Amino acid sequence: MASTNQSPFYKKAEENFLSAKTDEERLNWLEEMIRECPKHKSSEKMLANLKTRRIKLVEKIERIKKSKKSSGSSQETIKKYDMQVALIGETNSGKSSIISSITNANSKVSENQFSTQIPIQGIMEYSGVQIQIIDLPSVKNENFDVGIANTADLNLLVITELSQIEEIKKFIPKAAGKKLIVFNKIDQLNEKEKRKISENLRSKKYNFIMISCRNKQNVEELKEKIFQSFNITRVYLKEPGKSPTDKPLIIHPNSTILDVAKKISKQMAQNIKGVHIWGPSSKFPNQKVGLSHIVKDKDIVEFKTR
Ligand SMILES: Nc1nc2c(ncn2[C@@H]2O[C@H](COP(=O)(O)OP(=O)(O)OP(=O)(O)O)[C@@H](O)[C@H]2O)c(=O)[nH]1
Ligand SMILES: [Mg+2]
Repeated sequence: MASTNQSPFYKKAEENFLSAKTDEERLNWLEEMIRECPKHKSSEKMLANLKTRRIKLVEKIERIKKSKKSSGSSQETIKKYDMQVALIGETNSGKSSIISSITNANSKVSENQFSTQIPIQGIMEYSGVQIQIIDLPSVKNENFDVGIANTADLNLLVITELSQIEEIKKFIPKAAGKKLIVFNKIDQLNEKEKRKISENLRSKKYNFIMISCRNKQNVEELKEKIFQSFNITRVYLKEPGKSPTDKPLIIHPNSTILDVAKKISKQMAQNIKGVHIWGPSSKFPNQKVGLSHIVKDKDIVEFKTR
């Protein structure tokens, strides 16, 4: 593009245009060039040329946007954690309210329909592990991301009426992970209504929980249920004569006392003199066990070393 007789503003815009890294930036500087291009006879051709380039660039940007959308997933922008949970449901069921209550994320909550337009991610820190929670646009939103629902380890089906379960399932026929029904807004129900719903869900053998984001009822229990669905074993270590640590050691299910010791350190594993346990895997508190004893979630383990 000949720019010898152009204003310094035009030249600056052209420089920026040439060094721009994205098409959006290019479009921005191209528009600046069009504004700065003199509007007299001698530069008519040049102006027309710039405008044609702008039309082509806009078309290109639109084309890329469309193809990104039709690939149907934002997995490229949201990187999957080892433990991923997705919130699935109809508009207004309270998905964004839930992610805002159980994670550090701040997802827009509104009484209007279809407030969430892109997947929002939050991290739930619980018992020393990080679980990724994703708030998805509602199943009937054109931006609903079935890709995330399909690969999540756990899908929370957030409902406010029983009939919504079957409705939601139609949108996620290929979801591979576990499912947990989260019946929200129970602050709006009386005791009899709540009992009826819980009996219904139990009779259908659903894994479910009934909560209220409004008055925080069962929100802690929801966190625990999410955590437990990952089949993680927490072991609280204890030194003789002291109380157990607050932060558990996280290990695989069916681990032995020796696995626990090795996780602490190799050296420690070689110097064990005696082991005592309290909690779910013990027959009685302070039971003496051997190295092949299998621990259970929430056990307390005390090692005596040489
Ligand atoms: N009474 C009551 N209202 C709730 C509760 N949880 C959420 N709400 C309200 O329900 C409305 C919808 O909540 P959202 O969290 O935005 O719902 P959503 O499922 O994210 O909706 P979309 O993003 O449109 O799919 C808001 O007005 C919330 O304040 C609850 O436990 N009880
Ligand atoms: Mg929402």
